[in-house]
Amino acid sequence: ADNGGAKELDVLVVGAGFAGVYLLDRLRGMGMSVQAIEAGSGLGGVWYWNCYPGARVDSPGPMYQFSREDLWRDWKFTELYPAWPEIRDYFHYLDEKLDLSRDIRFNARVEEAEFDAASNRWTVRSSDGSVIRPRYFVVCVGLGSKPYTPNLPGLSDFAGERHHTALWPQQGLDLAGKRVGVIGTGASGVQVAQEAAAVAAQLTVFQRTPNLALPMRQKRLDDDTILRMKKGYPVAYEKRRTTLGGFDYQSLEKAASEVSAEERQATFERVWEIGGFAPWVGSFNDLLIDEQSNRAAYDFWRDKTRARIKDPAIAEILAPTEPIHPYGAKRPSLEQNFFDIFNQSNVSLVDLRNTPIEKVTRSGIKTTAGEYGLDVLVLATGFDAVTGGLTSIDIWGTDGRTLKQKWADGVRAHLGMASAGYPNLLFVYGPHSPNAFANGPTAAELQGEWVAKMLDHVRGRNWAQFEATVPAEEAWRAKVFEAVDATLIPRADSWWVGANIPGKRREMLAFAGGLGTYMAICNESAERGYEGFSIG
Ligand code: NA7
Repeated sequence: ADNGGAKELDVLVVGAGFAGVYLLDRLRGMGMSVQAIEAGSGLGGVWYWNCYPGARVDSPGPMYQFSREDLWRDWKFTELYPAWPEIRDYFHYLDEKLDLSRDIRFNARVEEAEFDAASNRWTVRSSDGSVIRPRYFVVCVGLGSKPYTPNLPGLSDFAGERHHTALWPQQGLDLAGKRVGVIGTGASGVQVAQEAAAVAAQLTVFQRTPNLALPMRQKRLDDDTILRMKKGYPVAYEKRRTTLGGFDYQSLEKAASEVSAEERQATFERVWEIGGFAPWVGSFNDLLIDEQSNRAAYDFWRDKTRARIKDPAIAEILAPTEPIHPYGAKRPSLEQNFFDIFNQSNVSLVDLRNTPIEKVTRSGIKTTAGEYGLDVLVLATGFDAVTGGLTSIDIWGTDGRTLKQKWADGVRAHLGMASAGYPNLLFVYGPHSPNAFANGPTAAELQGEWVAKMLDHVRGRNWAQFEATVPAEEAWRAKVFEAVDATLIPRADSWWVGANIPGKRREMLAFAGGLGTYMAICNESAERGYEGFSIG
């Protein structure tokens, strides 16, 4: 329906990554009028934007897809940890199977949204000039949609090519034979450095904090292997709904503090051989709680890592004798040959803790140790994570404040999905949900199911107004803090606590109690008639 040029819909979904795609398909299937709006020109969310060389997912492919049998039956990833082109192919496959694109407006970034109490609708304006008036506004912009570029002096003077990993040119950029500098050693920095080391004339990695990266143990998957793995999918997909991180495994039911030194070492070795996140979330259950256990895990990681690095001075920068933060209290990434590249003659490492950046010049980077000439500067400097995607849209609530203004005093997001004063607004994969700790597709499906059921409920009540209550969101905020207080997580300066962005309020941004527990709480609220929300 049209109303003064504005299109009216039941539901407007923002974003066409896993969460947005799930909801578009699901709500359409329930007979609602729904459209998605997407800033990129293709599907995939982070996999649309993060197309830098080496970008790949740190979850195993079998887990990094939807659990619907009609979707997994005909799909295969050819690597255990697929790279971005294959994940994009998966989204194209979803598009063919589910006919998604016909209801997606691409190349349009949502800029402003305002709730109109009289009509009980949102008015949503986008960069392409479109105005949409949905009854319900569901934001699925993920936790890494606002790239962060540090304000380095002289950055704009740099005369070479300069790209943030999350804004990489879609047509690609050849690093072969170039002098490449990478600032940042998070997941993106590690991945792009591995790739650049193989082709660049010279690679310089600028590290501020060591990444306690774990062995990926990448594998190519042939058809027989995939067939065999698929036999286990139904059980694995059931299991992943209940675990801490949305994977088909969990931590052991044992603490490192309660076993002998021999058993501890043997277990560390065993999970190390499994690789992936197993040495982190598939290991002893007290690693993020008990300081001594954590230190033992750190020492194990450090010794394994240092054994691969020839120069002891480089080893001390990458894997210091004394940890800078507790093991796993900041997200480790998965690496393939990251620690080995520093043995190559074309790769060097700059320790920004000892020799900070003074400025970027026309021709490179000047630190207190000297100047490094560069043709390409890669900013692998991360995101205004978890909240940045939502707060960069001007979302006006009933009391005349934007969500950004409201959250300046700290995030209030009941069950990580709704905020008081913003009726009929839901966000999936957002702050105070467990999604920063969870496998993306699992979280997108589980939260998506909950949102779909809730929208069906309000539709049955003539699209009643739905809003989180203030006491409920305050109680949830307390629960988010309580879940993490007992852990070592707050001791690291991570994006989980907003510490990566200068001036950002430091507080826990995600629920650390686990995805399974979280969904049980959400479902209990629904069963009690959406306790914690007012409907009317
Ligand atoms: P991350 O994990 O936030 O990593 C950003 C990196 O950039 C990290 O090593 C930062 O060092 C570094 N950084 C940020 N600002 C600066 C400045 N000013 N100077 C030097 N170094 C800086 O982002 P990623 O893109 O790698 O990964 C994000 C998530 O995507 C990842 O966790 C997965 O979930 C997928 P710091 O550690 O802050 O000292």
